[in-house]
Amino acid sequence: MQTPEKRLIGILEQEGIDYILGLPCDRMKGLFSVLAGLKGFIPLTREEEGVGISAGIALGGARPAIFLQSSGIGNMINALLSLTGFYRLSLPLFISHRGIYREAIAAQLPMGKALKGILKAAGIGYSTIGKQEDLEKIHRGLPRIFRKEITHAFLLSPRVWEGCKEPSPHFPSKRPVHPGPLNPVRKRPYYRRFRILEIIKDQLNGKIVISNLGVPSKELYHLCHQDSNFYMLGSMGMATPIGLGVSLTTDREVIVIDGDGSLLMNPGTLATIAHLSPPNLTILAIDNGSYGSTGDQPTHAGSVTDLSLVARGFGIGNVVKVSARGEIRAALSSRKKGPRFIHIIALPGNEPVPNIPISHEEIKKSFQRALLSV
Ligand SMILES: Cc1ncc(C[n+]2csc(CCOP(=O)(O)OP(=O)(O)O)c2C)c(N)n1
Repeated sequence: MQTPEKRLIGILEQEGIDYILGLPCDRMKGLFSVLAGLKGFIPLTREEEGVGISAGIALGGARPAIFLQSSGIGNMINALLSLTGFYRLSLPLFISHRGIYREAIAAQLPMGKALKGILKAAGIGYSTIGKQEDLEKIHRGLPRIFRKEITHAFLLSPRVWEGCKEPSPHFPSKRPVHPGPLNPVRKRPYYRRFRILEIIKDQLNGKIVISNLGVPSKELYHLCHQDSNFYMLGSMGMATPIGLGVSLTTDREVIVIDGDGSLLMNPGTLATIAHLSPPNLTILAIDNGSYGSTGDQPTHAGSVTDLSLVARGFGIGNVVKVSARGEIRAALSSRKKGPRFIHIIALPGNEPVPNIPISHEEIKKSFQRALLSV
């Protein structure tokens, strides 16, 4: 029997979609491993960027489609209205509708619940794809989107992908560790994120730590929970901005554990950091060249983009690139004044740790207590 992933891609091919753009969701990782092998696939750094690229594709007479998670709609809405809708450019959206079916992450609920209301308020029509048989609705709906030059969203329940064997990933989990010709200054990675956190856990002790969403927070909780850790549970791209905000309110050292995918979603924050120049702020960018939490899909940091140069270019003076144990520890214990950007080149891969057992209210309360207590 055909998998739902293959069926959906077959429909897109039949309807003449030329480019598939996307930013992954954990609940569509099987689909993303198939998409990654397609010629017209464009991996995005931010969902909003996909709206602009799609507008250009449609202006050029070709057909785009974007795959995203419901949270990503929050990043796109202005461009969807003032660009795609305003100029009447056709755009089908395929949204992994989180928070409605067997949801383990509470932070997915607010956007998941608001999604239909947001689309309605924006005048964007939607069809719900609740189970595999509903995929035929896409077949019937796509021609109308291009005929009428409208935006339309297909809301895909995580249930659609359930019960099927996941296709094996197109991208090798063990990617070449040596730098490619496009990014010759990428260092050789030695460790996965979990091992790096293990290496530095004593150096985080007693510090204010802001941790990136998804598996990084779970790994940190598992290895070295303390009240002064703030675990993000959603809001991708906000770790470094949160750390910046906190650093303005305290003299204590603030360490952000961020990821390459999240930094690429919101790199402009590095310019704001350079502008404000908080001396107590350190960004630990664990660059595993992938969206680890959603299945290790490659990011551009693993191939063409050097985040050290990005940080320098945005005006941060104190930047180091490290990957070996001694280098990582020395960078973190150096007495140099911040803001510091410690770029750790890492291997892709996650430790299978359980979800964080404390609630978001508890995370906030104990973090504030720890932050304000000294
Ligand atoms: C706006 C938005 N888009 C997509 C996601 C799905 N998502 C959650 S974590 C993540 C990957 C984060 O990658 P990175 O920052 O590199 O950290 P890593 O897990 O690799 O350490 C993605 C794509 C999301 N939560 N929010």
